[in-house]
Amino acid sequence: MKIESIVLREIRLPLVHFFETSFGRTTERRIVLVEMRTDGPTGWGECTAGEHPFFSEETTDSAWHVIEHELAPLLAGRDVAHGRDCPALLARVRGNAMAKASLENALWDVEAQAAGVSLSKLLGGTRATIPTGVSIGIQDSPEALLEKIATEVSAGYQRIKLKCKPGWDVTIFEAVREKFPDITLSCDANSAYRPDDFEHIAKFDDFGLLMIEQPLWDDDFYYHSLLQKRLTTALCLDESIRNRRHACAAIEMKSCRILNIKLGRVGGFSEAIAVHDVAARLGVPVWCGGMLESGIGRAHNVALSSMPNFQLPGDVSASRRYWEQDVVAPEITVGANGEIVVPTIAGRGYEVDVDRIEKLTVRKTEVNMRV
Ligand code: OSB
Ligand code: MG
Repeated sequence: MKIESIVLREIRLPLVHFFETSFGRTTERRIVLVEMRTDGPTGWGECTAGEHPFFSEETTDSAWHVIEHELAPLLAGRDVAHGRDCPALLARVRGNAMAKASLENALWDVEAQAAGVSLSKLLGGTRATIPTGVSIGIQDSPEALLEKIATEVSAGYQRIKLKCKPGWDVTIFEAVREKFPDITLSCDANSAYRPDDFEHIAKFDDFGLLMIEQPLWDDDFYYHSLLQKRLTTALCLDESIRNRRHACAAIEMKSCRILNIKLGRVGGFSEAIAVHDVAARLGVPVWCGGMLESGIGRAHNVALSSMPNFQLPGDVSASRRYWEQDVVAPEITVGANGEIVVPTIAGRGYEVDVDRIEKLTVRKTEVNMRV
């Protein structure tokens, strides 16, 4: 596949409901989309960097800069046979995993279309449907949260994840458990706690949580291993796991018993597969995280989640929870059983609505092959 040009667009998409974590509130996404034009099919990728460097150091603007000036020029004009060949071509640029993933994932999309197989199949996916859960942000009041949970539970979602932070944790879990004693519940702190809080976090054990996600520093394994020793509840790492070596270290150190895999955070499908595979070999279940993606990133998450060791419901939920109207058709939907049907048609399985994307575009540039 010869990569003829890479078109970058930034779109603005308002969320139907704000999303608040321990690091702040998002009301509108600024998303960089990659359109990879080749001598064969055209592939699409999404950069999952946030608007601010709060989840990781990347942002919409930093990713735009790095893709335009550093990464896309390494690919434009090249003949690349497989999506898996991409990391080596981009390796001299350090970090910038989300920027890299947007390009690599577009190439996997191209490859799947060219091979006439679904993206799921190309990745080695084995599931026809994937179990899904939701991540519910911090709300203005406990009542508002309980109402949201009721909506998602009746929609069929198989696991409810609550964002938490000091002041929005134990009392919230008490209120939730009082009303929903039997639902599968987890929490995600996005690094809001410190070792002084260990005794407080130990109280989380009373609520029968499936897991506690990333309570401590975003780059830590050691203190998580100390905390895991003091808990009966499984820890799950998100921010700390950026590649296969990190997954090995975290599992070896017993820093967690579950892993969250995000395509952007680990730099694309190749590394996501590597993390998936090593976790499977070491007996650690994984699930697919979310970054408030549009339909393009969401389609990639659906395909990734079809791999065999994605044993737990992911944060891969329906388009309509996020957007008035998505940028793909059909939009991603979740059945009453809380499952998404994995597409079987060639490629990503959801058509990109280019007209709609053009309308949402606030900047656009094209990186062409050198002549
Ligand atoms: O930590 O999982 C996280 C969203 C933005 C940044 C970090 C996280 C999240 C989510 C949202 O939890 C998951 C989703 O896309 O619904
Ligand atoms: Mg998380």
